[in-house]
Parts: sequence; structure tokens; C-alpha cells
Amino acid sequence: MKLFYSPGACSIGIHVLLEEIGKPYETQLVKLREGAQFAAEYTSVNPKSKVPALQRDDGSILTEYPAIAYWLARTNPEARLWPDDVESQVRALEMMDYLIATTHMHGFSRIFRPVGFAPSEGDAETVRARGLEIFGNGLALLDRTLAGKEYVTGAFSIADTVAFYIEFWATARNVPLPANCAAHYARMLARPSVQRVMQQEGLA
Ligand SMILES: N[C@@H](CCC(=O)N[C@@H](CS)C(=O)NCC(=O)O)C(=O)O
Repeated sequence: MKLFYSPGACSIGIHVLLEEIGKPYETQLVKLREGAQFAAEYTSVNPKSKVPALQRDDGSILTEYPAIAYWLARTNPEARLWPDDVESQVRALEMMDYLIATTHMHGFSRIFRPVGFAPSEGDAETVRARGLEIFGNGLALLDRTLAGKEYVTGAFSIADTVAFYIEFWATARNVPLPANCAAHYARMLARPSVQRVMQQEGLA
């Protein structure tokens, strides 16, 4: 398997899952800041020009975080990354979808690259402020979900790796984490898999 990633990007969550699984894998750096995601070398891997992408051992490529995470979890059941009961499964999916489709794509993306959402450069601050609002709403909902629990569905699952990268981005941007998110983030940082990934991506 080969993970196409960029340090500190959302691909970090898939990287954590690969470490949790513990089987051999390779990594391939995609230099997003240099625009490598738009070069033919990478669009032949992922025409969407995004990381993460995962090349499987048969050469086929998987894209989209939830699909990659689900495939890794279901094909490596011994790693216990996917809950057994339907209620926990559907809650894991619900949280991943909200955090990726709304908190990440609509919230963080507005903070990180406001020009992508702004009709003109002068609108950037308004866009960024809206991004912070959406991002904050996501953290607040995650915080309520985590109340009285160690992980999103109780036990560790693929949903926690999405929560982790959102919490990581919040911390990197000095957005305060609500208490349950802060405790969850600390719990994630204490996992050996996360520590190895932080080292490997040069973020420790
Ligand atoms: N819907 C995609 C989103 C992936 C995504 O937005 N990745 C970002 C990094 S966190 C990226 O590759 N951005 C490059 C760009 O937009 O140019 C998924 O779930 O995997």
C-alpha cells in the first residue's frame, strides 16, 4: 500500500490508521504548496488533485477520506477500527461526514484559503470570519458528542482520526478547543500511532 499525503493535511488521519494497523506501507509526499497535486504525475493517481489517496497492493487507487478509512478498517478487522454495532457505525459515519463535508470543506477551507470562496480579494476577511464560525460550530458539536466518552462512538474508531485532524488544525491556528475536544486531542496525541505519524510528518 502507498499513501499519498502532505504533512499536516487531512491525510494525517489516514496515516494514523495505517500505523494503527501496523502492516507495511509506503508514503509518497505530494507538495501541495508547490501545486504538485495539479501536475500530471499526481492527477494520473488522483484526478481530483487532493490528498489523501491510497494505492492498494493490486495497484488500484482509493480516494475520499471516509472510503479509504472504511476500506482500511473493514479489511483489517483485527485492528478494531470499526464498531461492531449498527448504532455506533452510523454515529461514526454521521460524525465523519459532518466533520469532513462541513467543518473541513466549508469551515477550515474558508480560513485556510479564503480567496477560493471570495468574489474579490477584499471579501477575504468576511469569508475567513464565516469560516471560523462554521469551524467553531463543528468543534462545538464534536464537543457535545464527546461528553462522557473517550472517543466519538465510545471506543476508538476511524471517526476519531477525523476528529483528530480537525483538533490538530484548530490547535495550529490558535482556535481554542472546547474541554471535551481538548481531552480527546490529548488522548489521541498519547497514542503511539499518532506519535509515530507526528514524527514521520515532521510535526512533533
Ligand atoms: N473530500 C476529500 C477532501 C480532501 C482534501 O480536501 N484534501 C486537501 C488537503 S487537507 C487537499 O488535497 N487540498 C489540495 C487542494 O485543494 O489544492 C476527502 O475526503 O478526502
